Amino acid sequence: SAAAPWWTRAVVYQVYPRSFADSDGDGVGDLGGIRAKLGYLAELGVDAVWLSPVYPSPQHDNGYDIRDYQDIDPVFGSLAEFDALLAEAHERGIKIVMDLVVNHTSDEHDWFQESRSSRTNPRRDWYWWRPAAADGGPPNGWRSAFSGPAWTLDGATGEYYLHLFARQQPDLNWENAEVRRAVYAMMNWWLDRGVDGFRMDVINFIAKRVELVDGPRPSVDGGSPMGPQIHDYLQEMHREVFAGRGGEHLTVGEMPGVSVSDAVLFTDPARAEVDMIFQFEHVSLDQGEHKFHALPLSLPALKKSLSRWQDGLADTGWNSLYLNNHDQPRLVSRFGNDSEYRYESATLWALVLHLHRGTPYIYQGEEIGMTNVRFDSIDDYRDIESLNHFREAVQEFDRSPAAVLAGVHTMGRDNARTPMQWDASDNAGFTSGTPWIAANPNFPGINTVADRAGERSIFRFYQRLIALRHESPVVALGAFSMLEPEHEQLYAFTRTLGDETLLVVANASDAPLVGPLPVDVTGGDLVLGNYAGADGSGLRPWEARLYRL
Ligand code: TEU
Repeated sequence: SAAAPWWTRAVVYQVYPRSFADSDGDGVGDLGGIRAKLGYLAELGVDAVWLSPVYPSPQHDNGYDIRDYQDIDPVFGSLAEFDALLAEAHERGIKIVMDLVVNHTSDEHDWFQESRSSRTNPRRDWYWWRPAAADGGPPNGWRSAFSGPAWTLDGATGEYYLHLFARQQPDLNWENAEVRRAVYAMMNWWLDRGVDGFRMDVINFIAKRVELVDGPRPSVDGGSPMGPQIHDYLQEMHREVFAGRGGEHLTVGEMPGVSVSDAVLFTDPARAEVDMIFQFEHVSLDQGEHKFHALPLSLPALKKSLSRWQDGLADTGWNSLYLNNHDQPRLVSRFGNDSEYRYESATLWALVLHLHRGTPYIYQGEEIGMTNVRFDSIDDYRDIESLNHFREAVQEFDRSPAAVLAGVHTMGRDNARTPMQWDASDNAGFTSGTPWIAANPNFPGINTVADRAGERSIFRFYQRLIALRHESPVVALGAFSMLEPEHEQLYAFTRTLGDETLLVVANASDAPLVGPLPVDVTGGDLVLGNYAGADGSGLRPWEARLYRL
């Protein structure tokens, strides 16, 4: 087949700039901080960095509410500094992928200011405006992902506008070709500047099922807002932005709620839509009626979900691989044992994930086993999603503050947003000022210096995995086959390319896996393992091994 694209053997590192490194002491991470850490990222060996948004924003949703798409927010730096970061990253062979947030803008964006100014403004139809329902309430029953209705009444013109997220994040109307043209022009401006691609925020929501928007009040969940025209929009975007630029840019679409069969259509190269997507099935298995309602996770259910996506995109399309990001709790706390077996379980999930077929994404701090945080008070939290949920649950549904706080502890997004833990100095070496959110109190023992001082370094384990993907085509392209899907402890699978077969065996539990392994490893060469030496037949708690058979 044609030479596989670079991103099939690449590893992408997600930087959440606000919490990564602060170079000017204002307590918020910035571009200067990222520039200072490029050596660290180069040492890890990653091929690309995805930056969460650094554009001008009132920061209601930490930059996912954009006021100006073609500038840098002063809190992060300037366009000149961005150009310097881009050049320095490229010198080190690291690509820079920007976050494209075009399902919605900030309510302070000029486009929305014009749109809301009058019913006859030329930009009125750039957003979703609707008259009140007969009872004066919102046009339909859609709910915001950040609690409350997805409609807000705007006094200036007496109509409601749609916002799937915060009321400060009005949804753009992609039915309007002028909106699409303006977005494509902005995207071309960034590609002309030299950026290497985009992570596209909730990009499947840009196509709304218009009949749902104008229909009767649907059931509370309203079903996915995604309409079929999404494929037309993404193919048009590809034609207007990426075609003719040499095909080297990375596009990854964040798509809550899509299925494997949707993903085949989105990532089939022949359809020229996106290269890969972030799907949410495996990070929803342990959530009940809402994300803060944590349920026990079944390993067989996780294995079934991930192997369904491996099988579904085996012949056409491509998977992204992630277990955490800036919206999810820390993987070692959610999927591992972040106390007695932090090193073992962090490295087990790293090996398991990176040996799947797809492009792995490392979220800042995952490479040193950073854990969830448990602040004593809701006042220590910053995330609009958690704060709105807490207020609604306690004030409107009369839930006990302690019970609601427990849900924020387990599933809240701030678990991923406490400052990156560089060293044991004040504020984990993140800032010389007061951090915008407190550092996790466990930073003295969990930081990039402490991790690499020890024999058992999670960082060095990730380095080995990244190098393996760069060296071995079987890691990037080998066919995936799950073994023992029903086993409650064992996560085992093979990867095969030509006459080369790799085998992963992992004991994803606190209990030893005794007795002969249900898969035959005799004759296999141990390529990588997270315990020193092998002791006989079974697997120790959270022990993971990679064999070449
Ligand atoms: O998140 C999309 C999304 O679905 C979020 O609701 C996320 O899945 C949820 O918080 C997980 O519990 C994207 C961005 O990643 C997120 O940071 C933004 O807040 C959101 O879109 C709006 O831009």
